[in-house]
Amino acid sequence: MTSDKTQNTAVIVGIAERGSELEECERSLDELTRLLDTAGGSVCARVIQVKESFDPRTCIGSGKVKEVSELCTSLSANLVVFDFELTPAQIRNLEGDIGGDITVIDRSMLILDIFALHAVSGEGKLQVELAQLRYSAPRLMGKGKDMSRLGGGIGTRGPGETKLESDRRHLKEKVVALERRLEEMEHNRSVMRASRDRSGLPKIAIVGYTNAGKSTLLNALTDAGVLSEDKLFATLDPTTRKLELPSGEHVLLTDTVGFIRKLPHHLVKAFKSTLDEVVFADVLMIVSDATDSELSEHLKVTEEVIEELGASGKPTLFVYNKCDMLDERLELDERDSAVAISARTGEGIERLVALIEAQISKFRKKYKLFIPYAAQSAFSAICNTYSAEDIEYTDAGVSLFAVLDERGRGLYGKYIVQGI
Ligand SMILES: Nc1nc2c(ncn2[C@@H]2O[C@H](COP(=O)(O)OP(=O)(O)OP(=O)(O)O)[C@@H](O)[C@H]2O)c(=O)[nH]1
Ligand SMILES: [Mg+2]
Repeated sequence: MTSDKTQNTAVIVGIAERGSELEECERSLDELTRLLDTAGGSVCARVIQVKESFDPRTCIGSGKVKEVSELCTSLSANLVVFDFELTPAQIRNLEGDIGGDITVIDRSMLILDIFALHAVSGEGKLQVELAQLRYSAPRLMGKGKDMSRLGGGIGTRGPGETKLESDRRHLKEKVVALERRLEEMEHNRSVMRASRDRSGLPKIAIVGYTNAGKSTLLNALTDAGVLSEDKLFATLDPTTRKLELPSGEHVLLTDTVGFIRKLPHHLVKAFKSTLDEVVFADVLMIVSDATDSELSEHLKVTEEVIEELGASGKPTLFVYNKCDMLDERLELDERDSAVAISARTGEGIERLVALIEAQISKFRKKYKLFIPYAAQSAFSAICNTYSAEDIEYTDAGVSLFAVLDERGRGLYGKYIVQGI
């Protein structure tokens, strides 16, 4: 199918404001190449514009537009992907200036396209569709351009594919309807979360840069059977599994969608309900690919997104993965709750589990409680949720020992006689 092949051949364009940013721009374009590969496309040429001033009409100068246009013709490309966000008007201007049957998309549209390919759950699909309607659709409309013309190629796929043929007003109505359905789903998710909360089990969110090995780690720890792939954004829907610690205690581990640099705010917001798993976690486990030359940049991006979500300041474990691929031992600061592991070979997993246990024990403590008979329901609730021992019935009420977490302390703090 030659037409499909042509459809997926792209010229990619990066921008560096100053010469000193060239290296970073190249690395970002390397990543864009991987993103395109994940979406089923290939890169035939890359163009970098180094510029001092910004041209709001096309972002890049007319000379560069001509260069891109010529490359598209000579290399039979029909897709141009810009490594930065473009407005609908800029896309129209660029498509007009480049000419031919070229489709221009930006990095966010490409990421959304991959999300569309990888979304599994109803909620995930809905979130992608909504994000596409809000972001990609206005950029693909105008000049008679619609999704059908693009033939379902990169930047155009997704649950909303056929709907994107509608006009703006129709689009708006669709957005409102989707928002409502998503609200219902978010409500269901919060009910589910509340029921998990009632279990009183500590929640750990596995977060980190895309392809760091988060899903592989969840599988290694819990036999979760989550898809792990050498692809960017293999995981879109969060999966939660229970892990039994050597002490017999349980924790809930949730695998989440990976982060990436230049992840626009609106994309983070679009996946709010799945990312809430991070917001409501008790502990964060930041997984990094220790073999990646951009390890520190990836960590920085991860921490930035966590902050953007309002989830910073939580107890955090730093997990350096894929150390089976390292020639040398990783120098880690032990005080930082950091551990080098290989989710593939199992190396270091024991130490990671010990770190999880140590972290959990910090906010789980044994207390002596006294509950008057009048508060009988609190007594039953504690017995159901927390292991109670040394129960003694006295004239006025029940005295007992129980290991309480933060939530338990909040609920039953008034019955605490002493902490141990
Ligand atoms: N050598 C080696 N490869 C690993 C290790 N852990 C994961 N991988 C590989 O890294 C790739 C990405 O792993 P995933 O578990 O899918 O990564 P992820 O962080 O869940 O990625 P996204 O869901 O896409 O954000 C896969 O090809 C894994 O087989 C490891 O410890 N060593
Ligand atoms: Mg994953």
